[in-house]
Amino acid sequence: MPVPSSFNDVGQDGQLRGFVGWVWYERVATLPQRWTQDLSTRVVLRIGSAHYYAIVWVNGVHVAEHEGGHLPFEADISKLVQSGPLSSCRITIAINNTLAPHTLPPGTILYRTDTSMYPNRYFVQSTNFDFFNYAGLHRPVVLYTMPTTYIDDIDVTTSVDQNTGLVHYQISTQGSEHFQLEVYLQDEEGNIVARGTGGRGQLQVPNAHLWWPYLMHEHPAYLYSLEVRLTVQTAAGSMSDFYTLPVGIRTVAVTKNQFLINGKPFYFHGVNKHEDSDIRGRDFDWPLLMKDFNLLLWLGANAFRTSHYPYAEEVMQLCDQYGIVVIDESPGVGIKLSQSYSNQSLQHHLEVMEELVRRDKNHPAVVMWSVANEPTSFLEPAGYYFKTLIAHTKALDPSRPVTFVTNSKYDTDLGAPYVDVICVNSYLSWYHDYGHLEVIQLQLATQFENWYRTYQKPIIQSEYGAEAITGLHQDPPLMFSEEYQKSLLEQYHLVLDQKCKEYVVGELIWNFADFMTDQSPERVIGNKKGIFTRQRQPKGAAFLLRERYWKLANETGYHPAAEKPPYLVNSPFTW
Ligand code: GCB
Repeated sequence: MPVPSSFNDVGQDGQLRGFVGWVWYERVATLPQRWTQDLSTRVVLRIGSAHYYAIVWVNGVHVAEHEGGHLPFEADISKLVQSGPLSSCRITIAINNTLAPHTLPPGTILYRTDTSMYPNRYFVQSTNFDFFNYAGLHRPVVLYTMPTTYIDDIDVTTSVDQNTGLVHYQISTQGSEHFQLEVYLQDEEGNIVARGTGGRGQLQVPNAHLWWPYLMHEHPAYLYSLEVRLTVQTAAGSMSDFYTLPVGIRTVAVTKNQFLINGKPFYFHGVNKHEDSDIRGRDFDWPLLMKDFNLLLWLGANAFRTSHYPYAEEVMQLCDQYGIVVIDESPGVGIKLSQSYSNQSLQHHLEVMEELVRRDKNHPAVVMWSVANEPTSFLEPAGYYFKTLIAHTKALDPSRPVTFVTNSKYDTDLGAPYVDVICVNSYLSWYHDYGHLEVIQLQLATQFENWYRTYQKPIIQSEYGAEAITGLHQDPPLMFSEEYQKSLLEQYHLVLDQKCKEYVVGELIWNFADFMTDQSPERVIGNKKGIFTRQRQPKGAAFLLRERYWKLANETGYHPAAEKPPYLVNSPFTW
């Protein structure tokens, strides 16, 4: 099985495609002698994402367990590989994709016990979310080294005082108490613009270049580089660990009707995505990622939400580099059953937020955390659940607003009081009043007015859309045709154009591209609400949105080349 990849769509075996249970990966790696002989080297095994539950052994010794796909974990394997004459190490990873009421996302195993209808011990995995539960080693598995005294974590937040950028840093180290830390901040030309020493401090950058979103400034996404050097004296001499972190100086704030970046109103015009493609499933893939970024820039999108789980770290790095603003979502999707509000579920959800914030906190592109998508937030336990979860996330990161995405009613939602921005999904003239595009304007205006009157918080239309089978045409528009998808979006836009002058601060189309789902009578080989096909070819709606997003960029921000959007021909990752 290739790594990274989902195991589901690679083979010709229908049973493997829908398999639920344990799968095993194993591989032998030969390590350089320096890694195994030099005891001042720390050898680490890092797994980018294993969906869902993983147990890891090295040379038959249990080294790690991890619950939840989408986030990395690692194990220090130095002792194992440095204790004998062997320079090889056998890495074994067992992964179980079963989803239960306490997992994130939750799921249920349904046992079919009627033997007149099902074979013995027959069961199916049921879920309450609308994407295929791809599984396997979705991101790279790597071995890497560092000195035994090392930089364990860096925490950077930024603020601005007039023209001076302030970079607050905190560095945690492991391995020894006796070390020195030096910190440099370099600009894009490689000039050192500030220096510091010690584990925490504040760097001042006079006349700082701020990190601006794509299309909001003539030089968006300015990144400084924080260089951190740890030096330690040992009996064997001096040892050092060195880490480089891109830093964007920017501020984020929310008022009762605005979302501010660097003090200026920011309007999210973008998409919801999935990590999803033919054959590879949910794997991390550079060509696909670069294609998606080219399409985002072409579209004039300035933002996306990582619906409905954290995306690969490389995605977040590209967002930093191109100024694509991110609402970073946890895998809290499909929280529908009351068992999924148990203490066990909450405890796990809190831990997932810790892992997510620890991984993504330093990305300037990330401007808001989303702890969940469309939970049954009207159920009684939801109030305590979201109050606790949001408070915990804010404690982990006081610098960013927190939300969850709702499709509950404004007057019954028990989680909404705790969010900073109301993110609301609606599928007017799709899941109800189907075919009746004429009701959208009234219903959407009412939706916005109700939420704003109740909460006085900025609102994002975090999902809206319609399915279109590419190439299917009907005029007058009928459902599933490209014309219906476009017409439905146009009706939404008429209301958004009004409400964005008041308190609506964003619109994110569902979805960037068609994607795979479970089989059901409602889905024709997946969800077809993409404005691009799964192969990333545009439907009519993509051109409509492109025109709209560039117009919005003109009205709300700055862009120098509306006619000639830049493409990533010179990406730092292409050769
Ligand atoms: C939603 C969900 C999303 C679905 C979408 C749909 O509300 O958040 O995961 O795919 O609707 O197309 O039904």
